[in-house]
Amino acid sequence: MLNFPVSPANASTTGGFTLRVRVFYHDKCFDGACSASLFTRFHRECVNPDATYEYHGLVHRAGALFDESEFTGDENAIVDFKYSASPRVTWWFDHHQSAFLTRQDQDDFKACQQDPACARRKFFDPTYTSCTSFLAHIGATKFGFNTKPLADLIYWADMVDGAKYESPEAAVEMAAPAMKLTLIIESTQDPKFIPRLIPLLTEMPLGEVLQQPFVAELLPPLLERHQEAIELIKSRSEEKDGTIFFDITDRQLEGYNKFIPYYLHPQATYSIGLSKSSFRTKVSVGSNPWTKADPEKMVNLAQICERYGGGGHARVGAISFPPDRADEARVAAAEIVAELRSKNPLA
Ligand SMILES: [Mn+2]
Repeated sequence: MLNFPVSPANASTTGGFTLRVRVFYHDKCFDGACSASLFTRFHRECVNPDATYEYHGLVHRAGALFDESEFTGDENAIVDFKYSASPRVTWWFDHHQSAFLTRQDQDDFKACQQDPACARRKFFDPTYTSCTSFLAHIGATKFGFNTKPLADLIYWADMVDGAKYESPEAAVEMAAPAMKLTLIIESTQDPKFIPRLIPLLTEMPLGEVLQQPFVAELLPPLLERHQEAIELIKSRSEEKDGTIFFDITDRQLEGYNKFIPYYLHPQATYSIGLSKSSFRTKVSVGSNPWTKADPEKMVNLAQICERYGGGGHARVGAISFPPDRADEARVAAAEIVAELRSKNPLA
């Protein structure tokens, strides 16, 4: 459990009582951290100027997502994460299509929408690209929150969460401070890091956040690893008939920037990668977000992955095989590569 009151020394008390707000956010996610920060500033400016804030990251996992005993704040807010029907949760903002884990959760939220007091505290809209921009919209339109000073943060939350990068270079070279912060946030193993970072995101420009010594010191080894991944994929990838293939299963690379293949082969439409981690061999099946191909002529990648027990979206999918079935992964990858090369939409 993490307790990081923002400014306990300055928190004035009314009748000896200071409101304790616990903010639960999507962990290791740029939008999750930005949402928690934006919620804090919104709450302080529009709801209670004297509250203290604590931050607690949430991760997707099998089984129960929430530990009821963690909802110990006077107010408990969940941002950029699934719905909880717990009566202790007082605020909720999410934009994920799959926000409700169960039918009961969905019914609970529907009932909440019928109660004006509840409906003013819990908000859901899957049409928003980021939870940060959704929260800003609700704060501005329903509470008079001034989001002007946060325009840059909101812009980058949409850019990162929606992967709306203007080019492979923007996605892979990561020149913008927001991109470097994303790299750090997604790789941190220190449970105290993001709670320390969150308040800063709405207090100073992102470039200044990145210059804080406790942030800046984390960057060089991550950029080095990123550079190694680029070099490795460059030496292993082959583009033919619009499809890239690479096999890096002999190297333990726990995740790499998924836009690297299109950075190296910008003319390609599809990319198939074979990679390995401690617990699986993975076939990644993706498409180039910047392709000039006619979307009508493109193959639904989720359907292909489902044939092998995997899944995903129309434009990106994956199949996981247990470590002892790496041969099957190799066969599946070869079959998919052959199929996609025979259906080159730019041919
Ligand atoms: Mn999000």
